[in-house]
Amino acid sequence: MTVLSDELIAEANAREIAALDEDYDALGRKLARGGVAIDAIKDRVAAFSVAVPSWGAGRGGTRFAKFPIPGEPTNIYEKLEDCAVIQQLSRVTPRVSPHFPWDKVADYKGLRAEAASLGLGFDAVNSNTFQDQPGQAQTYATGSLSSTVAATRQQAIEHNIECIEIGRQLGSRDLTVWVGDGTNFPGQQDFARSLDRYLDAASQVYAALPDDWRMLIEHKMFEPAFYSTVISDWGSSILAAQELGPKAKCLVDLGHHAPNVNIEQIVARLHRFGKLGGFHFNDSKYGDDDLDSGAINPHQLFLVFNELVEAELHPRDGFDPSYMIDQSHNVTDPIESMLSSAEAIASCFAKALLVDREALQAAQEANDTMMAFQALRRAYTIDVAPILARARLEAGGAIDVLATYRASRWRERKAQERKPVGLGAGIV
Ligand SMILES: [Mn+2]
Repeated sequence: MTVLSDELIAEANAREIAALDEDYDALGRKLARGGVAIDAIKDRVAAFSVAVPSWGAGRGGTRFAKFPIPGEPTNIYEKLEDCAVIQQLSRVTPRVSPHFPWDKVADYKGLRAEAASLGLGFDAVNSNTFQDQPGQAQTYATGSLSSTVAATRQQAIEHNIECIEIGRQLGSRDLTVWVGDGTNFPGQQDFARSLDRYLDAASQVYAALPDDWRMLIEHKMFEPAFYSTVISDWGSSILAAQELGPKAKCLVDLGHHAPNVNIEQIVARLHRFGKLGGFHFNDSKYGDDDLDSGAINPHQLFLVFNELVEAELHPRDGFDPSYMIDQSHNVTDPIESMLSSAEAIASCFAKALLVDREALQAAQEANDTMMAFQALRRAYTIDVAPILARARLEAGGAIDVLATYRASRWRERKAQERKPVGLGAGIV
């Protein structure tokens, strides 16, 4: 079942195909001069995928407010429909990452079947112990897995185990754990004892993981806590993952670091020790801004992918990263933002594939700094758009994803069918 009409996509593509053929052939000749077969790169891009977050289908917005638009999804079933639109057009986002309790339903087998009928599967399951829910016995005001209150820690453990159970029914194989635990005042908590409590509680979640599952630990330097967080950085993350065991890996979110931190080096470091489990893509100017991927610093995104491609070429400990978009939108249509981000992400992957790794390594070994840098620069400056478009076209997607989406009038049609989401606070 397709959500958009295949004829609409075919008609839109028919208007673009001649120009695409011309651009693809020209780029193919340019790459061939350097000994690169464009079709081989296109095939790698066609095999690449990144998950979209269920919560990304809504206009989440800033920390202060959201500004809903007509036709926004109001539940997980409508979110899946919107994610199916993104996948049908882009052919690079075949999985959805759900979030609990936000996406709770009565029948998960039915939800999985519904997703499959839309051409979607499920990616990592995200637990939420950073906000209280109606009727919840214990508050997370004192933290969750690291709370000083034993009953609160127990509640957080049980919620994570419930997420694993839901994920099993959905066909997931990763549990992503991010805790909002931390402090706002010096002295508020003991750094060592709070980490002890976290590790003890996290080990009980770890013990409930099926054999083929992974626990992805996401670090974040600040927010909602502004003095300290329990899993503040990649150092805390890898130490926790090493202590928990081989199924525990680290997940890097591009926005969860201090400004100017060398995140591509963190990727390389985590991979060196077999602990890189996944990556959350977004972009930022100041903090955890959750802006669209590549909107602010596309070069950084390329450098991250350069390390991820290196990691693929030199795998350690079954390198099999979980890639996900993790961003928020309050002034755009979320479908358009995720289409735009998916294209930026696939574009940086393609550019990273075009790095002449022999030339790079030879320049590095010869201490030829300029030529090493130029090996990266040459790949970064190539316009890979025709490669992405051709891969999408061959998979049944759209050459121009945004123009085709607008031509479909999807949002206008959904505005007639869906209930308004209403006002409310922004996401956290
Ligand atoms: Mn994230």
